[in-house]
Amino acid sequence: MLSTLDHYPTRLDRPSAPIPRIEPTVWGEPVHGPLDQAALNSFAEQGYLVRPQTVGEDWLPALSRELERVGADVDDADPRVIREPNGAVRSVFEPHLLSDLIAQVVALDTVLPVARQLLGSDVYIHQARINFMPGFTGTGFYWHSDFETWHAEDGMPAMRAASCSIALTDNFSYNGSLMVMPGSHRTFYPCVGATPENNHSKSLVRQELGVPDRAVLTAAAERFGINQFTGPAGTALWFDCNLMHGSGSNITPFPRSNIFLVFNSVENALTEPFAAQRPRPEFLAARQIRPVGASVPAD
Ligand code: 6CS
Ligand code: FE
Repeated sequence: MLSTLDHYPTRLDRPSAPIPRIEPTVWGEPVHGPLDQAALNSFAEQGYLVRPQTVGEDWLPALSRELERVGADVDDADPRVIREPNGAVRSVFEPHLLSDLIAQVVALDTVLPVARQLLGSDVYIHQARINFMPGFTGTGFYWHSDFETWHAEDGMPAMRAASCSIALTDNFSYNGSLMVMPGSHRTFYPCVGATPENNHSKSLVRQELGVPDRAVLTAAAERFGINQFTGPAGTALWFDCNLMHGSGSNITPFPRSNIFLVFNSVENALTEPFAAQRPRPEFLAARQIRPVGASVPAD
């Protein structure tokens, strides 16, 4: 099988210069979905977009109860459950397969059409998770580009994926909300350090590999600045797969629970990992492509 050309070498044995992004950020046009030209331009420029009321208030109580149920019911031995160091549930992967209600969120007309428009094609769920970020004990996520991990460890060839993070509790500036470096998605920062076997068993609790060094992060923060995503429950933050982001820990009493849905274009199916011995498990990176909803009508 022809090996796919690696445009974004990473997990190297020595530092390497940043690489300008090859792909467009936005693949669709205003006519292809609910986002107008101004919104598409903003996403292309900033690498993210805030969409209030993506999940209506009438959904929120049932969805919050469903999140708690999934977190409580999922079997302790299930690898899809990631726990905080103190044992509290930190993340649950594949929640859309564990809950019909969450599966319905994927196909909402405020979600699926936006994903298709941004990616310019039919889409499938590459990864989905609930991040609970519990009050007092929720630990954060260090600065990283998701694409760096998905390219290195899952074999995602191109930057043609987007995350939709739906707040299910109010996201305040002080309870572990997402921080982003606006515009950083147009630069790929190669990282140093080979991927160890089974890296995800650690990286999902504390990511130490596949993160740029402090000099690179300092330069990026000075160049792009840092914005913080805040918003009431029901608000969605859409962000490009390569946007540099992270979150602080949550020492407030207020949990910051989000559903993360990662949409990948059906044209960007995973190949072999570009910088890991073997692919990560299916629940972290779907290799069986199931396009969401009916196919996009031909033009
Ligand atoms: O490794 C991953 O795929 C996950 N890790 C982080 C910190 N963000 C992206 C993704 O959910
Ligand atoms: Fe991430």
